[in-house]
Amino acid sequence: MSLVVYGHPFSSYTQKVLIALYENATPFELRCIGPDTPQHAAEWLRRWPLRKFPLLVDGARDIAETSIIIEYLQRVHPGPVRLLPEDPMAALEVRFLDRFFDLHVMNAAQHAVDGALTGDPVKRQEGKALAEKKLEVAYAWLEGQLAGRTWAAAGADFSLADCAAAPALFYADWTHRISESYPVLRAYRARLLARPSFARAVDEARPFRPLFPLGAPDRD
Ligand SMILES: N[C@@H](CCC(=O)N[C@@H](CS)C(=O)NCC(=O)O)C(=O)O
Repeated sequence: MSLVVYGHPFSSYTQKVLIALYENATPFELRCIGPDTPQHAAEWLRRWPLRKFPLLVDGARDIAETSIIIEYLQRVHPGPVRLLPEDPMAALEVRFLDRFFDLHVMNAAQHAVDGALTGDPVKRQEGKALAEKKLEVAYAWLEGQLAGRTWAAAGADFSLADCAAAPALFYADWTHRISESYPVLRAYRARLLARPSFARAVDEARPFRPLFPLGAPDRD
């Protein structure tokens, strides 16, 4: 039985897992959680009542949390692209950067999105201000961290950390532009956008851009 992913093409965390699947050309079926397919949402919530997606289903197994999903894929459905290095210390750095992009970039941008979704102009402004403050700190740290690197982790090839970074920096930049004072970070985001696995995820999500609560900019 093939792998099933419950998620949505425009969702950043779904994209993180799609990148891993595309990197290794792993076959799977995407069951989109949206208004046209209520049966998918019902099945997803039956399996994972914590209401977070994506969720990976592999036969009788339900696997939640994107970092765990990607590590699971590597262990159980490995392909030519190894997304966690074999060396434990190198793997630790990859896991750390994965956490950094989820917690300090993606979740920081989410404050602005959540504020906008309330429909309350004051909350919208507060959410935007908080996101901007947090993202500036994250951008400045990444600018130093990524200097001299092609991919996020030192000496590592494309990894789990880059799977997390791609959608996080994609939407963070839409929320609070990465300014020209961060050339290293801007170049890294451009490299991620050029990576075929992420380029495919971005293209598949294009029809949903009007859904972006802050208004999608006319780029990327
Ligand atoms: N830590 C989770 C985060 C997943 C997450 O927040 N997914 C979003 C979609 S991008 C979601 O489920 N949002 C629905 C909600 O929070 O109600 C992971 O890595 O899987």
